[in-house]
Amino acid sequence: MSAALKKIPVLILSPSMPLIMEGIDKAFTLHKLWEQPDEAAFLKTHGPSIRAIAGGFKKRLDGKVLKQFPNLEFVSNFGVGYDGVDAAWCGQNGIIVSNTPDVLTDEVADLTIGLLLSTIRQLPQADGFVRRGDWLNGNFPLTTTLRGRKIGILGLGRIGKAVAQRLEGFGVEIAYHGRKKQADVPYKYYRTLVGMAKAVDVLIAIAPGGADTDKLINAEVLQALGPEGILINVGRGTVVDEKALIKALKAKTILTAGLDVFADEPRVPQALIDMPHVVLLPHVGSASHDTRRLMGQLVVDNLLSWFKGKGPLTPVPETPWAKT
Ligand code: NAP
Ligand code: 8YV
Repeated sequence: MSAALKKIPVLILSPSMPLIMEGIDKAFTLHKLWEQPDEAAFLKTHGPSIRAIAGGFKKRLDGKVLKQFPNLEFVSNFGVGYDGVDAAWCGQNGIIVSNTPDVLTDEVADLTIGLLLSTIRQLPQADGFVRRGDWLNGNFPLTTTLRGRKIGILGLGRIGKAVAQRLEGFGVEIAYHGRKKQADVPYKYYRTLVGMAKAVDVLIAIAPGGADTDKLINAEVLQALGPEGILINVGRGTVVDEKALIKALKAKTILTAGLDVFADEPRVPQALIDMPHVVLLPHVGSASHDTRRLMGQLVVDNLLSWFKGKGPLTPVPETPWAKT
């Protein structure tokens, strides 16, 4: 690694994958905020010299936080979702934000199908049934089915399309909702989410978080989904009005839900935990060794590419980069 690169200070705010920390440490001067005896004093002294921040961000990196780093050039976000960073603010202030698209698409799509089938056929509950020895006393109750269901996808992006491709193999009808109709996709487009929810009985949400999608799946949408309706959310917890969801599940306005993401992770509402028929996962969409390794390497590679003057590998749309 070059001596010039090695002088560049890069900050990680909270413990990250060893691959990310080692990769940054090897190439740059790595500062680990959580290891500083006095974080505020560290930020006051070193904030002005920091040129990049990397990792996942539990506390949102908004303008107020980012102002502590007047020489910041780059935020390398671990994850394709970058709702933990105010990318619009970064774009307005000359800071590039990168994320980790594509390398996780298939993994998350696979998990989505797993969660869908687990929820419909009650696989975790059936596993518990065997382990508890309940089978000795009778058969596991019959479940609902995927057969004949219509599926609506909220967010037909990279992952949404990979989910739809997999679903084609299941012989189910597929529709989607997003802000715009897409050319070259064979699925029916709904201009409104409520309109789609009325037409389908499974809603799969794989949309980004942030203000634009906050509580998009509300009481009206859940009501439209109907009493046989199933919600699968693998996008962001904030996209669902959790209070409305709990109410709908309790009132049987919808049948059940499979959730990988929650509004206030890792805290999951007790009301959901208390419902034995819903399936709850701890945000594991991309959580395989192989995929996390690819994501971590992309976090490091974005930094290397940027500081070698080659531009970002995967900048987010709010911070486009054009070679001059
Ligand atoms: P993507 O390619 O950018 O797709 C996002 C989709 O969401 C687009 O089709 C977009 O369509 C739609 N969308 C955006 N804003 C919307 C709005 N206000 N209303 C309706 N639709 C909207 O992203 P991706 O790579 O598929 O990833 C999607 C999201 O999945 C990430 O942002 C992340 O939050 C989540 N994720 C979760 C996990 C997990 O572990 N559970 C893992 C990876 C990703 P339009 O532009 O047409 O609206
Ligand atoms: C990660 C994700 O688990 O990429 C995303 O948007 O939600 C997941 O792949 C997360 O970003 C890192 O904790």
